[in-house]
Amino acid sequence: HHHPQRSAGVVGAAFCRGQSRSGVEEGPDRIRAAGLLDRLQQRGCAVKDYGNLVFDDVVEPSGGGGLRSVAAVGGANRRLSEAMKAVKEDGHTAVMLGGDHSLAIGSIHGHAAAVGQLSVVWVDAHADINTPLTTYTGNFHGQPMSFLLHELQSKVPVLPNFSWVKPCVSAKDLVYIGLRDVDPAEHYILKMLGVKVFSISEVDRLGIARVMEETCDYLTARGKKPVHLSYDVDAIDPSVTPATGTPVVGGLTYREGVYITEHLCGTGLLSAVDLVEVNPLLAKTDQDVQSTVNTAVDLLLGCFGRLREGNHPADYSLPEP
Ligand code: HAR
Ligand code: MN
Ligand code: MN
Ligand code: MN
Repeated sequence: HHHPQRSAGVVGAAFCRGQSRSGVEEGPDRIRAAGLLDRLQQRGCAVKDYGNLVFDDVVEPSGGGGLRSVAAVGGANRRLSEAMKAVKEDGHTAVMLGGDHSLAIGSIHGHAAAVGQLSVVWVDAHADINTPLTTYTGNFHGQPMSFLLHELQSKVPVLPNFSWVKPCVSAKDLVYIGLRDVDPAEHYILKMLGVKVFSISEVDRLGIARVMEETCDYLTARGKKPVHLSYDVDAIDPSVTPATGTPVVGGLTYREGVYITEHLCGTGLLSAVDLVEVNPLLAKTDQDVQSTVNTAVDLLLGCFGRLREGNHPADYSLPEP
């Protein structure tokens, strides 16, 4: 079937303060160095690289209630939200290269500010839906969805540098794929809100093809909205993507991981993609880094129409002898 030609607007968010392990801020440059932009262009995809965002230095308020780098996370996401909004207004499919997953706050917020109601597909070992009051770790990369969901706003306190955040996603427009490390409070929230979850057990039971069919049927049942894919590289098995901060055994295979991107691309609804939690400093060998970064590139190429069966340009014609 036909894949409409898209252009990619790439934003780097070299930010690590939504968690505690340094190195994840090197994600954007490592993913570029692995050839993402060239390989998109070789496929006939127009690319605009908006570069890496420059984040202000912020002074953290004292106290903070056990939350790590509140003001920095709020400030960085505000800047990212404005950047994503601009990329969408320029007409691109937006690509946000992280950085840690706290950046989904700004990425999804800015995307919604430009296009209105969204569907969100969250591919991750983790649900990232703790509130600032349920988090055990204090890390914002475990909380982004709580700031974005309309249904959780009465449970989320106003924090320094977060007053700009307006909830913009409804629980019925969110689907999770790949979950296998969910905190009790997160599990309660998912059940309370009736969020659609294909945990790794459902991937085992149904197979990835049926999971993707059901995901898209579910999301489009109430009308076709632009899709925001938020892809945490730790969704994939750590044997394939070991260079990440919180690896969890028993993840998606490379093939399942890429299939998700091929299928979503094929819907024609993909409007923005986050690729987060690549941490090149957390690998034992250079081969582990390469495997992680190359997988990240392949996931993004899948989002822009690369098919493993092969591709050819629409105007291709065989040379005549
Ligand atoms: N649930 C834990 C927390 O809230 C762990 C979050 C794990 N980190 C991520 N997010 N990589 O997907 O801190
Ligand atoms: Mn995550
Ligand atoms: Mn994760
Ligand atoms: Mn297809």
